[in-house]
Amino acid sequence: MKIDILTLFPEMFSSLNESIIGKAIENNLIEINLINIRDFSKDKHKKVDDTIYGGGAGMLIKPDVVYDAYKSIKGHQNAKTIYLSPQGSVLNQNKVKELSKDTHLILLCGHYEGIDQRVIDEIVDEEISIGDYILTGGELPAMVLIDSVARYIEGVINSESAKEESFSEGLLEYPQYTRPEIFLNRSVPEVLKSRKP
Ligand code: 21W
Repeated sequence: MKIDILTLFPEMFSSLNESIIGKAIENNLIEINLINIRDFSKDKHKKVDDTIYGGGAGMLIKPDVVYDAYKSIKGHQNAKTIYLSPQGSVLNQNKVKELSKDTHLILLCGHYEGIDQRVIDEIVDEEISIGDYILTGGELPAMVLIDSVARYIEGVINSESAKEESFSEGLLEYPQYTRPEIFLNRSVPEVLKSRKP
């Protein structure tokens, strides 16, 4: 799967190079490209935002800059473009599974008060939120989406964990224990002790 990320803060995505997602990128199971929206500003001061028509506090990201950044992505016509937005439908496991079947995602991250609606209407296929609480931008939500979707890509998580999870479907969770057998005077439950870790 190819994932292009449109953001004003590409450095926030460094953590994707760690752990399981980092391995998946190394193994070419996922390809992630970061596009800095600011690189497409035509302004001499690299300005990307402006005040809001009709009043209201804060600034909006300008539509032309986002559009030019989007058009710079090879194959953008055939990709699914997702705007991470507090107004979107809340991400769930069924949506995650569905998105994992796409071969090319473009993730648009807003910051400040958001993005001019006209470019959203022009390029966005789906609007997704990660829950009913307020963040400062779409970058952490984009990472949550990538992390959850990546787990469904063949080879990203080890096949035993995947199998175990498909049995339980997340419903048969239970407390788990490893060594030492006694920790702060608390013992591992007797019934589990015959199966050594
Ligand atoms: C927070 C942007 C608040 C804009 C009229 C219309 C992406 C997010 C975000 C943010 C506003 C997600 C307004 C859960 C989140 C995100 C930044 C305010 C004002 N006035 N999922 N709209 N929570 N948040 N909008 O915050 O970009 S996915």
